[in-house]
Amino acid sequence: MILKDLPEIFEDFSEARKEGFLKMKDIKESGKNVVGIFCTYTPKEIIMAADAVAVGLCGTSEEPIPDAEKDLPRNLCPLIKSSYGFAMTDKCPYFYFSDLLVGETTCDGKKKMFELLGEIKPVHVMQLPQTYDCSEALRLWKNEIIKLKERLEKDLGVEITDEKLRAAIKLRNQERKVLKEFYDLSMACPPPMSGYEMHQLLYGSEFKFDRLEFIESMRGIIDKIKSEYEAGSRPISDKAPRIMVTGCPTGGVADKVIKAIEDSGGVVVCYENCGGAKEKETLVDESKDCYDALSEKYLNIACSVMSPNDARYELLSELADRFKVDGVVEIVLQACHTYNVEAFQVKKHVSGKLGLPYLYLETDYSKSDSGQIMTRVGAFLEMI
Ligand code: BJ8
Repeated sequence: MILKDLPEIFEDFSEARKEGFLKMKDIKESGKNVVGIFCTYTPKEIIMAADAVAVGLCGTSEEPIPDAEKDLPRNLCPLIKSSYGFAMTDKCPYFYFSDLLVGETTCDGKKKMFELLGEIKPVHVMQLPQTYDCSEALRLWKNEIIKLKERLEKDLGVEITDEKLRAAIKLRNQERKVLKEFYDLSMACPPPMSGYEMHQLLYGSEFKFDRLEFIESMRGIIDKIKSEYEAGSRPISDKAPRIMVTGCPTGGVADKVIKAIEDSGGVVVCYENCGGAKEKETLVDESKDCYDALSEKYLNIACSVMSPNDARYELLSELADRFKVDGVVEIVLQACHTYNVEAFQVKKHVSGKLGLPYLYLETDYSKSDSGQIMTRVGAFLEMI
């Protein structure tokens, strides 16, 4: 039995990025500033407290890559090439409407790409320390957050008061809570939705700009899923192997990889990566000084640019247990060195410590390896 109305709701979220283009025009016309961002490390609360709208500019399409390759090396991560391609060709309305871009010194490709973007638009780059396990790193990051606040105040002509920042922290925490409650629904056996539907909503949620309205609509969606499940709807077979996805962001490869997993009889119950649980599991501590709390929260994101990155293994263990995972699929975007190298330890952790089957997939935004991925995923699921 299929959950009633839910396919339309998930469809609505999958169209959110496109529909957001028009909303963005209205937002600009209402006099609001727009800040383009590229990474989970960006403390969006500061942007919200500046009365501006944060919009994700990470490219998820292969379309602008040939243009990007005129300036960038071909053997670079597709996410970086796609993001830059949209910017240089002025084909992305979100980029077009952005007043300022905020980047971080995460991986080498991204940080050097920001230098090139600086020739097209004003860019503010935050210096991200590459470890979360030291007090100097925390001090540096706090300072970088304060510098971002000052840059936004100067460029956008606004004042970021502690009061506004506290309100933004509270709102973002509410968002995290409601999204966690949503993806935690797939702890149920069988889960109440497919991993592809969950992905549509998680990624589409970034492009719902009225955050209060979004939180409210999420409440409705969660209640609906719960009540239909309680009434006996089971859209997913209880025989489907339960898969956790980890690795690089999957915005540009979901149609290929997530669909391959689910078309082969599995179901994705959990996303550890950015867009999924990586950033949403912990809140900003509302009882602390805003800047201390923000720096602690954001520096502790377990991205592979951190060294060492033990928090990622801890999160993988916790999620594998919580979602009763049967296997882990790691998705690495081509030429992403940090995730690629870290995959060695992730494999050891997953197959050794957790005792779970592990599949490594390296891919890009093209369709050329779809058949090969389908074959490998099919063989992996048969083995579970
Ligand atoms: S916090 S995962 S959003 S850096 S895939 S561009 S790392 S070469 S996207 Fe990321 Fe922030 Fe980390 Fe998340 Fe570089 Fe790798 Fe490409 Fe990446």
